[in-house]
Amino acid sequence: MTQRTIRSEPYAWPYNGDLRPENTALIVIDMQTDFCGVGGYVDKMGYDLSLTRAPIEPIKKLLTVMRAQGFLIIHTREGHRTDLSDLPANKRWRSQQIGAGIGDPGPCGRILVRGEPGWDIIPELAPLPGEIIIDKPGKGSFCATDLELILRLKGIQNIVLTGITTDVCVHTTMREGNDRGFECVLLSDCCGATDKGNHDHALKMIKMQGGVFGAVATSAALIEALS
Ligand code: C5J
Repeated sequence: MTQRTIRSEPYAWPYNGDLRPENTALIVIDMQTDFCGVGGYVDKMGYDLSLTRAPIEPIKKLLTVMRAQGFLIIHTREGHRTDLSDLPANKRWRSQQIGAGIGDPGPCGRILVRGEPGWDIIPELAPLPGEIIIDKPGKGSFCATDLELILRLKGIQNIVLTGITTDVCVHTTMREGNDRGFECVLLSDCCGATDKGNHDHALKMIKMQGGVFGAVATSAALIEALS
């Protein structure tokens, strides 16, 4: 086997040097209007959209490279059924406290509800036909979804994590994936949070304990390794 790793912290990822399109998936998490578009959930909460929009261009570039090399590409969308039967009452209540009630009408349709304009993946990062889309009701991409089954059936061992937000859905997914034995790397420039400090601290958490959830790299480091 040709050994291939990328420049990353706190170790060169993946740990065993086995980085191939056949065993590695790119997951693009929740690049939806609700999280990075005008009038969406994050905008309604009053957060700075430039932070959650920052990863759009880096992800676009990475998608071009990884699609061309035949890597498995997976997109996720956070959202709830139209009857809100999968929306916990406390999640709804908390969102109402900050003026962006999940399920309530907003400028982009009902907030975080499947099928509404705000729930769509932004056009810049639209999935190509045949790419896998995981619809999830929670923050983690493994919870109440068939993501793990798909990854196992496809022989995936390594997961490259991108998307928004770094400290919530991306971090939760990384933790879930790590606990299931997947070798995870988060690309710092391909993620964004609603708060810069939270983004930075989320990266720091990963790097503790020799890489407690995996590793952190940049898209440039991954692209360089794939070239
Ligand atoms: C949040 C997400 N922040 N995609 N969702 O509620 O991180």
